[in-house]
Amino acid sequence: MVDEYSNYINGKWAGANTGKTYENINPATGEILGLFPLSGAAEVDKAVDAASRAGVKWRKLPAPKRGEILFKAAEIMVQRKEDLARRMTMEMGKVLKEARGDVQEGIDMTYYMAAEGRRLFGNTTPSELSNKYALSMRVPIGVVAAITPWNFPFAIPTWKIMPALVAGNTVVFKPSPFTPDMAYQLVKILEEAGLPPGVINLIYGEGPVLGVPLVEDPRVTLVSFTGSTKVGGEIAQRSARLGKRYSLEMGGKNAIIVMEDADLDLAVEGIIWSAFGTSGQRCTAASRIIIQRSIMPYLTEKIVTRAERLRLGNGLLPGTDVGPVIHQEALDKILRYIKIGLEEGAKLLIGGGRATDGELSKGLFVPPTVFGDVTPKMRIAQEEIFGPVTALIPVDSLQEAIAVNNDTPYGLVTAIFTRDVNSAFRAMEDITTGIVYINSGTIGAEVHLPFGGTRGTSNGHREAGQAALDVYTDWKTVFVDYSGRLQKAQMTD
Ligand code: UN1
Repeated sequence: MVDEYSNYINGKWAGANTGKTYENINPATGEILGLFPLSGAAEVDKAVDAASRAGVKWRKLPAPKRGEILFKAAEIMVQRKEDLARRMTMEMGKVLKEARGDVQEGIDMTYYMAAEGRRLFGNTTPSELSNKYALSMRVPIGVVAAITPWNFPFAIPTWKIMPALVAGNTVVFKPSPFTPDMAYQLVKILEEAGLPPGVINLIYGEGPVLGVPLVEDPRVTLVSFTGSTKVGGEIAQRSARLGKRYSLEMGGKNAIIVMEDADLDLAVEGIIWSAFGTSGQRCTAASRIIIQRSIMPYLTEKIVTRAERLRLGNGLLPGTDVGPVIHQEALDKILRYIKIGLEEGAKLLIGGGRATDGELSKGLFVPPTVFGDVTPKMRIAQEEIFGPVTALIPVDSLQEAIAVNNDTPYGLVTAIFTRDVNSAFRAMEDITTGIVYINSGTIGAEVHLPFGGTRGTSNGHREAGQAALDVYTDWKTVFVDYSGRLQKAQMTD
């Protein structure tokens, strides 16, 4: 018997009016894990209504009290970490140790934002006039639509929901249809932690069916989205027309630069982890490796040897290094790009194709794939593939490496391996992505620092860190005049 799950609207679990459901499938085995509602515009309306009504009280609850509820939620997450991780591996495929990391990132964010309840600081400053007081304070902005992806199905929802809640907003949460169980677990935890009805509402269903009415609803003040550049662009256009706020995290085409003076073994570790972790399905994945020409033969051999040894399989099994990709569409896209790479004249060094040996045939597996002889303008060096595919690009100098790195439509992460302190600082200054790592891979962002990118990666907003609070609050500036007379600013006489 397969379990059937419900939406969560105004504190109640209930199916959708449409009466329709869909299957949540394990991408490693094809097994059906649960049935989830396929909601429609009616559920969007109910969820937004509940959120906007609940906001009246929630915003009045002192922020430290809101933070205490988040703190309780974090405590429950800690107790359930292993169960959450196993469920995550089953529904989206990443290997268990990475699933634990995803849950841990959610725990970190929840504790961090819980504590922000006592730190929603504003500023006080002298007024330019006497007997007048000036201050600024953060205020909630209203109803937040959180539209989240499947690749970090626990962490990314917390990046949006926790700062939104602690700041006094209410939320309509529309998770990816491919990771509905993680959304269920998260909302259940918030319910158990004592979040009042209507403060978070969860609706399941397909992107366009729910996304359009959600974005267009005038009661939704902010749309926070992580996902594809295409959908992000559509959200931006609709939101801009309606004059509403939107915060977008989209693609990446991240690079690791390796200089000839680097610790090459360390660089190889970083490359393997960043290119093939989560089967390359991270917006932070390293899909370009920019290598100084003198070390290209040595590094290529090392990378290929290491990639060859990675074991594909079900992420729940010990010894698996690389899990499946999420769905058929993703698999087709990855295979299409492998074909494009070959047509462009890149050299396939390892991988390519779909892996179908034994048990692998039940799931959607692509072996770690490495292309050599890649030039910076090839499509495989410019476009996001979102799979275990990486491209080796030779360069002659640091300057050229940085220029190649900066020249893509995206700007999320760059890593550089070098032992030369001058090169490290030069890179830190001249790289134009939102995140830079020196002597580490491209993955490993921490929740108390801003996360996001330049160019087509985002719309200039950042998630996580203090920067997240700027997205989920408005500034209110207050002047208190206690002079007893009408003082006029800027008037000289
Ligand atoms: C993402 O890929 O969408 O730095 C987020 C990292 C993780 C977050 C990735 N902490 O790779």
